[in-house]
Amino acid sequence: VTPCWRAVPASSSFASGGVIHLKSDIVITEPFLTIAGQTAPGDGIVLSDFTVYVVADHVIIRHLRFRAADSEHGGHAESRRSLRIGPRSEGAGARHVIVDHVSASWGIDQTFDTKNSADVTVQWSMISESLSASLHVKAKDGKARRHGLAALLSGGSRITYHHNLFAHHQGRVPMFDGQSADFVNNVVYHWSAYATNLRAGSRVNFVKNYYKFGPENPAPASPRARGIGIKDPTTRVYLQGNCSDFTSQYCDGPAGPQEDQWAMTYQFYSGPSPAPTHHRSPTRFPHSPVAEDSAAASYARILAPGAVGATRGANPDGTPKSARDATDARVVASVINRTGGVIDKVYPAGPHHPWFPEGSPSDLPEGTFPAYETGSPYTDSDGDGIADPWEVSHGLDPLHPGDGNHYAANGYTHVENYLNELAGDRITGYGLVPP
Ligand SMILES: [Ca+2]
Ligand SMILES: [Ca+2]
Repeated sequence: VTPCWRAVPASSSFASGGVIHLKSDIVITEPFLTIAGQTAPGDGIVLSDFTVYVVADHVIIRHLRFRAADSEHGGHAESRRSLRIGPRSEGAGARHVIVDHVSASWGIDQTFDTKNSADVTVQWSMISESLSASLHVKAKDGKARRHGLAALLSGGSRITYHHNLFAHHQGRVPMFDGQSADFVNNVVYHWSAYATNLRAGSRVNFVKNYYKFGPENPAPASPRARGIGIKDPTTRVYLQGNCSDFTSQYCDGPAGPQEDQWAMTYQFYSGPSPAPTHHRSPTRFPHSPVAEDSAAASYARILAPGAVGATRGANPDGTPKSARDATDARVVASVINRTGGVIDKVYPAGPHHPWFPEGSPSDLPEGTFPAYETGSPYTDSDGDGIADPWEVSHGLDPLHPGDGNHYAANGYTHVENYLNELAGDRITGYGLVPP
């Protein structure tokens, strides 16, 4: 399987499913690009071994899996993220990016970052199982440091995270480092060291999120059980309608009084709790509109069958399709059942740091990197990017390569409608426009 996202402006479709073992980092620099993982047959697409960076504007990524993992053939362990919207190190990031129904896991540095970017939405995605004791060689006080950290969200503004699932990380779930963001309707499950923390200059709205304890969570008496750690005096947060196992009386009923939201905070790393109130913003920071649920309702929606992560709605012939893989299915079940653990390694026989034991019980429950069916390509006789059965069922000409980019009655091109329908979106107002 070969990545094919150089042509621009363009939609990138996949003729085959399966695991793409990258040979180097991928840096997306060309703007106006849609990467449509929902077009892949078989079990869909997985990108592994190296990091995908997006530094281009106007990029849409849907229904893809990013699982870097700890193969000996992969990128440098100290920077092996699975996905980052933003630059590899310093410099400008991306603008106008949508990440939808992505599954990211098994990063060795973090798993899924946004950095120095603006006007970014990350929605209905899974960020799970950052690798803890993996290939790290960082050491502190003579001990190797575990580093199962979910997401470093540094710099940038007008960034929205809504309806995402974070599960099984040590910390940084996520970490805001000088970023202005709207964090809404997310589920944060099972942090073994700490959950969300904020560094200097961050401006973050926490609205209607659900923080749930897991088996190795800090004990309820620990400040770190509270979920949201704040330290720097320049950091401000707005809290509304969140619930957690720490404030569980608000998870199943009406939102509690605004005052009680502050019980979910503490001074990072193990300081007083709740955090000092000078961090508190009385009003919500400017944000993009989001169709909000209550914390409890978003929890139910996110964990519903096939809802979050890389899944698909339909095949080109209209038959329903679900491509949630075994890993995501396991993680979702572990959230519901309050089970699972932070894991160290994906490849049990692969290299490991000598300070960490090989083959620990917390290795990947699947045993090793799962297998994925490649499937058979869908027939696209005219090469316009739309498979024949969809063209026929929607009144297009499967032998006319020009009609895919014509506009339908709902204002989207036929290719866009095709991609959206394969992704499981409900299409309204569709119809052919007479020439
Ligand atoms: Ca076609
Ligand atoms: Ca056609």
